Amino acid sequence: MITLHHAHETRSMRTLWLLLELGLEFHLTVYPFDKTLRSEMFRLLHPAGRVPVLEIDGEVLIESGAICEYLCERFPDAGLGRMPGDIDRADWLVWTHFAETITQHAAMLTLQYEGMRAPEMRSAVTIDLETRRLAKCFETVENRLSGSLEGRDKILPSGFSAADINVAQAIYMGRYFVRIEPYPALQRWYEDVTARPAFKAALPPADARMYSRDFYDLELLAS
Ligand SMILES: N[C@@H](CCC(=O)N[C@@H](CS)C(=O)NCC(=O)O)C(=O)O
Repeated sequence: MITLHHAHETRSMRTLWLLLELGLEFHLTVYPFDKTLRSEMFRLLHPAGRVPVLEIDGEVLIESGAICEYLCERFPDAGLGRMPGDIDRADWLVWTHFAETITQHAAMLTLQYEGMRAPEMRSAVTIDLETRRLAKCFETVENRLSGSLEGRDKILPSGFSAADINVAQAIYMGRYFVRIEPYPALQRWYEDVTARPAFKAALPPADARMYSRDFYDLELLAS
């Protein structure tokens, strides 16, 4: 039995997309992005109150990157990982985890725009810096995809993998703050991988309850 603890439009969307691509049966528990993540019950799963959390094989796993590695190794036949010895192994690890570098800037910008209710609480310096650092991450993905002579249609030469899932989900979050149009190879690849049925199935339903502004109560965030 596999259970994913998920909140819409967060990093747990990566795990949801991956589980769907793997074609596994699993139970999905969706949490509102609010003080529920600070409840005693949720803290039993994740003491710091974060998503994703994955229950599998009698273990409780946290950290989207670790969960991705675990799932790809546990279900290798789907071909979404690149195992030790594979020529693309190093790049698979690098790009799978580069998603976190992208996401840290999107998370900081979400906090600035959503969390700082009064505009005077916001930091123009932080917003400017984080936006530029996020754009630099988009440029890094653009260079990866346009870097070889003939260009690449996936992150790895050997084809679609969980690295595409992780990076595309990070771009999905980041594109609220930095447009993808100035990055043609990135845009082409992003549109291609997000056309996959599993990505669409990982999107929030139209009537989903999204980020709650209450979540960004600063005392709650720090608790
Ligand atoms: N590095 C962790 C980060 C997990 C994380 O911070 N998730 C966010 C959602 S994108 C969260 O749960 N935030 C709640 C909070 O900050 O309290 C991972 O990749 O799983």
